[in-house]
Amino acid sequence: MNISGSKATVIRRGDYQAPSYQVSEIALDVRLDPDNTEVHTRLQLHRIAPEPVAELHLDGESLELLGLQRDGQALAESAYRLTEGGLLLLNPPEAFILESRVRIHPRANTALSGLYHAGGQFLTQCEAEGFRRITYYLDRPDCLARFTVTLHAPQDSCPVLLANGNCMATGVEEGGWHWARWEDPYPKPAYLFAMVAGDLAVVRDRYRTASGREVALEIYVAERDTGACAQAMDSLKHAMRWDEEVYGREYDLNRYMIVATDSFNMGAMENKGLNIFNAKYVLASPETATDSDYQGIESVIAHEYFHNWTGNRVTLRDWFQLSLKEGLTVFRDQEFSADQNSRGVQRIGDVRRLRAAQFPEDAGPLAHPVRPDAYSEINNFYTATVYEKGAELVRMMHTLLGNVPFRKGMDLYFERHDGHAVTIEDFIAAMEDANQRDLSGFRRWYGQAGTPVVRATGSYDPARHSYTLTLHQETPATPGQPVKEAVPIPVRMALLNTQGQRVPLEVVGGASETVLLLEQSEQSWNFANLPGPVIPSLLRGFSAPVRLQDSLDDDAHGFLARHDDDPFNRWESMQDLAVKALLAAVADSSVAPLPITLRNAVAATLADRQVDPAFCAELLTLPGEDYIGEQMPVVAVEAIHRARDGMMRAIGRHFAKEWTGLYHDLAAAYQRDGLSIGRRRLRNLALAYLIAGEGNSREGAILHARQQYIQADNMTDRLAAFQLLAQHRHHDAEDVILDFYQRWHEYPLVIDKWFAIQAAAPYPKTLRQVEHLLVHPAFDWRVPNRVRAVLGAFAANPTVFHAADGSGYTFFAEQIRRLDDINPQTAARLATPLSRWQRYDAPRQQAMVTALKILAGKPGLSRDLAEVIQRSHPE
Ligand code: B3K
Ligand code: ZN
Repeated sequence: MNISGSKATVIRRGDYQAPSYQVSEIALDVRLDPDNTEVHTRLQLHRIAPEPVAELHLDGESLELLGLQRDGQALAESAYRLTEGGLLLLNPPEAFILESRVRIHPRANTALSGLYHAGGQFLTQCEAEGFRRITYYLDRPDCLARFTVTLHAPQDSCPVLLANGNCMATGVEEGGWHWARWEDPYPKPAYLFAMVAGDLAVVRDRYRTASGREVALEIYVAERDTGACAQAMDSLKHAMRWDEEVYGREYDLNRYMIVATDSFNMGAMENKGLNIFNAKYVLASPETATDSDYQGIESVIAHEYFHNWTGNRVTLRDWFQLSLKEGLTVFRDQEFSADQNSRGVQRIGDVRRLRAAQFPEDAGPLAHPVRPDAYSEINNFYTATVYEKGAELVRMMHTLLGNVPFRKGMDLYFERHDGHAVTIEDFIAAMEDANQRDLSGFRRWYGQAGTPVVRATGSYDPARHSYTLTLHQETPATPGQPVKEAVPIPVRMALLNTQGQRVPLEVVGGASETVLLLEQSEQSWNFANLPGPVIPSLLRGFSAPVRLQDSLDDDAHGFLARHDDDPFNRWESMQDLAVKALLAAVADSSVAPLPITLRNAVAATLADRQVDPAFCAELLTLPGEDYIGEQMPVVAVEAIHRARDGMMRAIGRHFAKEWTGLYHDLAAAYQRDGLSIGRRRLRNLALAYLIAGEGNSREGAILHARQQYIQADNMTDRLAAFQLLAQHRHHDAEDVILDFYQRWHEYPLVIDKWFAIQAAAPYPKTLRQVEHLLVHPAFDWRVPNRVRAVLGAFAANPTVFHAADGSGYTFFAEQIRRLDDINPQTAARLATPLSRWQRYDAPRQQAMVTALKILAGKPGLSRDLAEVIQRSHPE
C-alpha cells in the first residue's frame, strides 16, 4: 500500500516474455470525426510460440467495441473476453485474420495520447502505449508489422491526410469527404505509428542522399507559419548529411514529413517518416525566436531524424530498454550539435543540463538505473536518467574505445540488428565483438542508480620529479539499492606546468593527455620524469557522469580558470570558485563577498580578447540557485538566493566599467552566425550584471534595457531586456508586461515566454500573479506548453515555490490535482519537484509531504501521478 491507498500493477524487467503471436500485416481504416471516430482494423496473426496457447491478449484502452470477426465470421461471445486492459482471445487458432471495429472520441482526448483532436487537427501520439487507445492490438515494441492505413475525412476541414510511409492512392467520396491510403514498407512497432489530418500548409524541399536518391522533405504547419520553417529545414538537411558522413546511414523512404502542433506532451516524436513536433521545435523567425530556440530546433530535429536508425530500424525489445534508443540518440544529437557549433560550449551546456535535472533525480526518491527494473507507468520513465545519463554511458564507451572502434561497433550493431527489437545487452555486445574489448563493467552502469563520487588526491614529489594521483570512487545508496559496486570511470586528464602548458606523460609515450580507467574503488597512478611541479586537470570534457572532489585549493582553481586549455575544465574551475564563495556566504548568512581569486579570474576573463564570446559568457555566468542548493546537506532557500544576488551585485559593481564597455562594443545588427549569437549572449549578460549592480550604472542600465526592449531587431535581445525589466522591481515593469502581451498575443510560443517569465519572478507577490495568470484568457489547461510555462516555471522558482510558509506547495498541489483530470502524463511530470522534499528543512518537508498527500487523496488519481507520489513518499 502507499499513501495514495492503492496498489498499482508493477511491470518487472525480469518478467519479460516473448509474444506468443506476431502480426504480419495490419490494415486500418479510419473515419475521422472529432467526436466519434470509427476505426476498422484487420490483423493477420500467426502463432510463433511452439505450443498452442489458451488465450491471446490484445491491448485496448478507452475503446468502444462495435464488432469483432475472425476469418470473416462474427466472433462468438464464448471466443473472447473483454478485460480492463483489452481483449482476450480464447483458444486462438494457429493463424487467422481478426477484424475489429471500435469507436473513439478524439476531441475528448485531452491526455494527448492515442488519437486526439486539437487546434482543428487530428494527431496521434503512440509512444509509449497510445496505440491501444486507437485499436485492439499487440501494443508492445517487439511486435513489428507492416502497416497500411486509409484515412477518411471531410475535405474542407481536413484537406491534408497523412500517415507513415508512402501515399498509395487517394479519392473522393460522398458528402464532401475524401480519403488517402498510406503504406509503410518497413515493419514497425505500433509506437511508431502516426496519422495526421487537418488544414495544413506545407513547406517543401529536397535532399539527395549520398547514394543519389532523392528524398522529398515536407514540413506541415499552419498557413501563416510557412515563413518560419527555414531553421527546421536546414537542420534536417544538415542532420541527414551528418548521419551519412559520421555513421554511414542514409534515409530509407522517399519522403520525410514533419508536422508542427501547439498541443503536444513533449518535444517531438520520431514516428516513421512522419515526425510530429511541438511547434516550439519547428517554428522560428528572428522576431519571435531566441538564439536558444534556434539551437533547440537544430538539436530536436536532428534527434528525431537520428532515431530513424537508432530506434526505428533497430528498435526495442521492451520498454526497459528505452535508453537503448534514447541515450544513444541523445549522444548522437549532442555530437551533431558539437560539430555544427562550438564543441566546448556545447559540452558545458550538456553538463549543465545533466546536473540540473539528472543529478538531483539520481540523488532523490525517484532515482532509477538507466535501465530500470520496474515501472507501473512507463511514461514516467522518459527521464533525465534514461536520456541524459544514458547518453553519458554511450559517451564513456566512445571515450574508451575511440572514434574508429566506436564506429566499428555501431556498424556491427546495425548489421546484426537491423529490423529487429533488441536490448542494451545487444548494443554492448556489438561494441565488444567489433573490437575484441571487454566492456562488461558497463552493464553495471546500466543497472545501478546513483551518481558516483570520485575523490582525487595527488602529490608532487620534487626529489623524484614525479606526481602520484589517487582516485577513489563510491556511489551513495539509492532506494532499493543499498549496496553499490564500483563502475568503470574514464578520467581524461593532463598535467599542467606552472605556465599552464600540458607536460608530456611518459606512461603514454609522451602524449600530453590520457584517459585513466578507474575500475576499482581505489587506484593510484604515478607520473615520472616530470619537468617540475604540476597541477592536474582532471575529468577533462567531463569524461564521466560523476561528482568529482578534486581537493585542489582556490589558487589551483584560479590557475585552471585562467589557463586550462580544456574549455570544460576552465569553466568548471570558475564554477568551483564561485560555488565555494557562495557556500561560505550561505553558511554565515552574509551577502557573498567577491573573493580575490574569483575576482582575478573574472578580471582575467574579461580582459582576454582571444576568448570566444559564447564561451566567455559561460565562464562569467554564476551557477544557478538549484545547483548551489545541490552542494548543501539542506537547501537554504533564502540564504542561497541572497548570496547569489549579492555576488551578482558585487561582480556587477566591481566591473561596471568593463560591463558597460562590453554592452556598447558588442552592439550589432542581427545576424545568425555563431559569433553573433555569442556576442548577443555576452552583451545581455553584461546588461544583467549592470542591472544587478547598484548606483548610477544600474539606473543607466535600466534605461538601456528599456531602449533595447523597444528597439531590438530580434527576440533574443528583446526577451533578455523584457526579462530584466519584468523581473526587477521598478516602476514601469507592469507597462512593459502589458506592452509585450499586446505586441505578441498572436504568437503562442512567444506568449509562453511571457507567462513563464512572470511565473519565474523571484518575489513573494509572484504567487498572486500566477493565480491571475491561470485565469488569463490566454491560459488553456489543455495545452501543455502553456501549462508548463506557468506551472513549470513556478516550480522552478526557488524562493516562491519553496516559500517558508508552504503557500507555494499548497497552491501547486491544487493545480496539479486539477491538471491530472485533463492530462495525467503532464501532471505527473510537473509534480516531480515535490519528490525532493527530503532536501529541505523540517517545516518545508512537512508542507511538501502534505502537498503529496493532498494529491494522493484525489478521487480518480491517474496511474501516472499515483506512481510519482508513491515513489516520492513510499510510507
Ligand atoms: N520518443 C519520444 C518521446 C516519447 C515520450 C512518450 N511519453 C521523443 C524522443 O525522445 O525523441
Ligand atoms: Zn528520442
